[in-house]
Amino acid sequence: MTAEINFDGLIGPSHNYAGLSPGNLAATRNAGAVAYPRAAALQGIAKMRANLDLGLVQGILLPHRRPNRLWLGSLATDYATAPDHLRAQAMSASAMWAANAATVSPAADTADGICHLTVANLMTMPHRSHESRETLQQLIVAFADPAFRIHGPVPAPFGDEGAANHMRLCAAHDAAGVEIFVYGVPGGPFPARQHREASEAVARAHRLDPTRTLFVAQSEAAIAAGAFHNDVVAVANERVLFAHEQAFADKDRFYAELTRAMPEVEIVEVPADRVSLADAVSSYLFNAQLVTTADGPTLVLPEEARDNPAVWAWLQDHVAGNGPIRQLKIVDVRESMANGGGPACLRLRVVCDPATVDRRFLVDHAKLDSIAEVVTAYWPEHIAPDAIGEADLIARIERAREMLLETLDLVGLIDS
Ligand code: SUG
Repeated sequence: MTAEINFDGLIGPSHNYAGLSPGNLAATRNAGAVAYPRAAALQGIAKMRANLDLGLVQGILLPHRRPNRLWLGSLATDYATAPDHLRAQAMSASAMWAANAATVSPAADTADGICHLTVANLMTMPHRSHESRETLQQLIVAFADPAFRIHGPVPAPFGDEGAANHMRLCAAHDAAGVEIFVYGVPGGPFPARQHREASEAVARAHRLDPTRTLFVAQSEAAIAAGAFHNDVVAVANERVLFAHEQAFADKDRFYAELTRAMPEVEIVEVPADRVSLADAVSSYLFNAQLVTTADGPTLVLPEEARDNPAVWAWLQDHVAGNGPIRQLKIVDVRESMANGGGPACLRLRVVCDPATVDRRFLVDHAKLDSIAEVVTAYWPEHIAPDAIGEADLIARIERAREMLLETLDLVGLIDS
């Protein structure tokens, strides 16, 4: 049985607002605000429960060890003496945004019939550049079955942000799809994090069919408006591509190539005169999970999308007009949203037979109950910006993660 599994990054105990991502407008705006890691993680768990209730298979990826002492050591420093910016970078809980963990090509798309995963190098942002090591360790454990092949990150200087800049369209999840790699062209006010060279390397490693693989440039306007990842302005699932009118540099060419590769594609484009790029970015309309359910294509949206009148009006009209998206589901992920991460950022999609995944990385309601217990007991209630160096807080964060690993029977497996 092949299914699309959403692996959500469990929001870690060090979740805080350090303003580490220039070009990510929400994160920059909230720099220095008080963060609530416990509430954040419980919001993420509630979103996973909502996915389960939609009939979806749900997985998790774990918070990384923070502070990352190994990384600080490689910079010839340690947490006690490192300058403030390195401390903040070593402490970031940014691995929660699992869409940036890896790029995934399901077995149906690859020449060897194996599901390929390439860990993202996330090299553009220092606080994210040290995620790849532990992500690789986790993926090796979660996907140890011969049905998978895990690739290490593409080397620098080619920036790779994983599934956030990758879309897949297909007649059904287990059918051969068209894979679309969306890269940024540098030169605008904010960094273009995904480099075309990296996308091409991933496509080669995954042994994709060149006639069913597209490389598409993000529009400069989208990056300048704060769409630091393509998944802030577009999302795809099965036959449906849902995108903002200004998401791509040359959309006519892209849509023509896509329709040639997959004539049955349904392109749902939101015009800029209904929803501006600014509204798309602040509401995260497109950072929704577009999922297949018994009730048809369903969009799992953040509350911020309902709060924006232009966005909500467009969504209501679409559903009432019998557009391809049939159902809207709202989730509260405000703590993550305030750092520029919506429902889609929090999950990595893997199409495979769930029986081939290490069970410890799959969840049901009962397992989420146990995880929520650990979160409630051990995650800090809040982290104020000036608490980042406090020894008590660090001890608490490290203990919280240990307790989680113990609960999930993963002690020792993903630490080195
Ligand atoms: O890389 N925010 C993340 C948000 C990632 C969203 N992911 C996707 N769109 N798929 C980022 O910019 C903020 C961390 C801070 O400032 O403390 C941050 O890293």
